[in-house]
Amino acid sequence: MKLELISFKICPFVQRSMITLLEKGISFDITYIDINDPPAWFSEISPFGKVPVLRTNGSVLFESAVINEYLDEITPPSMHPQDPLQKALHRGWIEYASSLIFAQHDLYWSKDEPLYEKNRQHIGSLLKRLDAQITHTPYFNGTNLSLVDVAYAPLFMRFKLIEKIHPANIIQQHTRLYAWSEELMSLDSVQKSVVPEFEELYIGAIRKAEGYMSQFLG
Ligand SMILES: N[C@@H](CCC(=O)N[C@@H](CS)C(=O)NCC(=O)O)C(=O)O
Repeated sequence: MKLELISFKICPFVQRSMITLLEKGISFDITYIDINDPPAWFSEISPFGKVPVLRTNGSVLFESAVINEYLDEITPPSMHPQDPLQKALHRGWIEYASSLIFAQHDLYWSKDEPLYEKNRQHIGSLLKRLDAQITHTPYFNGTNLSLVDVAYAPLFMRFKLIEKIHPANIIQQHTRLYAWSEELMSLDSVQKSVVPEFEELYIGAIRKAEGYMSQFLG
């Protein structure tokens, strides 16, 4: 079976699938597109016009959470809890990660300072609620890396990168969350889930937006 992941180099949702593929040791091909100027073939195969999509056995899978569950199911042992209630809870927190990813995008792409502040407060309240969920170490649900961990790693990587340039203590003020994010950042699969020029590309995209953050990016 041949797998092909369609990617955009700075997309956090694609990165989730990359981490799962790497964690599971699945072999795959990767095709990069520019999501701002997608090729016609991509628009034809991607139902929402979004990445990631995964081509497999003549089918096209879309939505990162769905792709990750598929990858997980074809390569046991599972990175989901067995217990249906725990599994449902995990799915909820994966969805929560998606909201945070969009909130992070809104924050770093804020047009001006008042909007940045508003978005910072919004993300702060989302993170506070998430922090209260962290009752285990080193990962979300204890000693095993789960699909919840995979869903949050791209978010934490972007916070860490921008914090280096513009310290705003967004994650650091939540002690458990910070410890969890550092743990995830130390994983090989997470480090290898982005292209070598990721930092440059991500910062470049924020700079290009010419919003509030641009002034800190040099
Ligand atoms: N819910 C989707 C979100 C994917 C997503 O928003 N991808 C962005 C790139 S990071 C995209 O393709 N955007 C293109 C568009 O919205 O037209 C998932 O989890 O896969």
